Amino acid sequence: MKTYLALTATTALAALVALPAAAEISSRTITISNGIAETHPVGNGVAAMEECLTERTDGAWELNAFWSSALGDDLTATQALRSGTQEMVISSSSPLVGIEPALGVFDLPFLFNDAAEADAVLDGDFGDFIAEKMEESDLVNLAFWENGFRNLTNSVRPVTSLEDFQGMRVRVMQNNIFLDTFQTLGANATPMAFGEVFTALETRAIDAQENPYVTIDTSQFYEVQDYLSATQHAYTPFMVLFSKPMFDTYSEEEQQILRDCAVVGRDEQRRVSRELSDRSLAKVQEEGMAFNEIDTDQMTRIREEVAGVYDRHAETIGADVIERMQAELARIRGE
Ligand code: KDG
Repeated sequence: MKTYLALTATTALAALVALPAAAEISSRTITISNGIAETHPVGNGVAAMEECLTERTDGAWELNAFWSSALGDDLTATQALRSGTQEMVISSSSPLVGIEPALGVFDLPFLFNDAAEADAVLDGDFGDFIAEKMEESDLVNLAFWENGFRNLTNSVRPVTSLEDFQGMRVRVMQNNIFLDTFQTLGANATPMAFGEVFTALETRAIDAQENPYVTIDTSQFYEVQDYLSATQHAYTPFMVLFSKPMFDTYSEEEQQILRDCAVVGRDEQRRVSRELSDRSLAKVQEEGMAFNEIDTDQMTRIREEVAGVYDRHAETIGADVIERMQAELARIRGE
């Protein structure tokens, strides 16, 4: 009898040891929310990330996506991650500066010259530095995706010079750096959650807003805005955030799957965002928007007018953070 029991125990132990790695992967439904419409390139990124998760977990995980602020605005949804009541959110960095002030560095006007610089900073040591800071606020940044270079739309006039901003009622993200930038340009800036912008434009409660071409297109702002001016005044990243209280309950293998698949989603989302940008610009003009670029002399005046924003917000962002960013940009630019 003892021999039989010993054999049984040994067999059971052998079976346990031989369990496939899948034993480290539990069945899960992951909730993810965003303020953008699903037709935005973020939708392509989420689809690519979901396909990766399905493959890597052999179908054990399901991604439950909510769009157009259905689970609250960026800040509300992000707070739900911190309290461990929601797994994921994809949010611009700008509305989150109240949680992590260093994120304000991305809101400094004309910081990046092009998307290649933004990718190099976000996917390199500086991005890792920011991710470490986010963990202090119970948030895991799995990857940076692309919101993009921001341009001004309005229903009053084409903006072709510094003077054209005067008195324009511009909605900005809930962020003091954007507020300061547009007030410095002479506009009457109003902070507002993204989900409220379309109606505010439609009712003429505000004259203007600023976003990348793909957002202007997929949020159908062309229905309530007449003019689009290529200000390219800031590049906003999206953060793919995961609740750290929940992340810490995942196995190391599961955590790595999340990180790997967020990067798969990133590459697809950036690809579609950049491919769609020119098409979105053409689309909004076909829908009746009058598009204008701004000549070099006027862009120089606009840049010079807002240069003081950097110093005014250095203490809030962290002078060390700005210096680290500027050193990274100098390295990338070969300066
Ligand atoms: O959730 C989407 C928002 O983070 C994004 O649209 C932010 O660009 C943005 C804006 O203007 O609010």
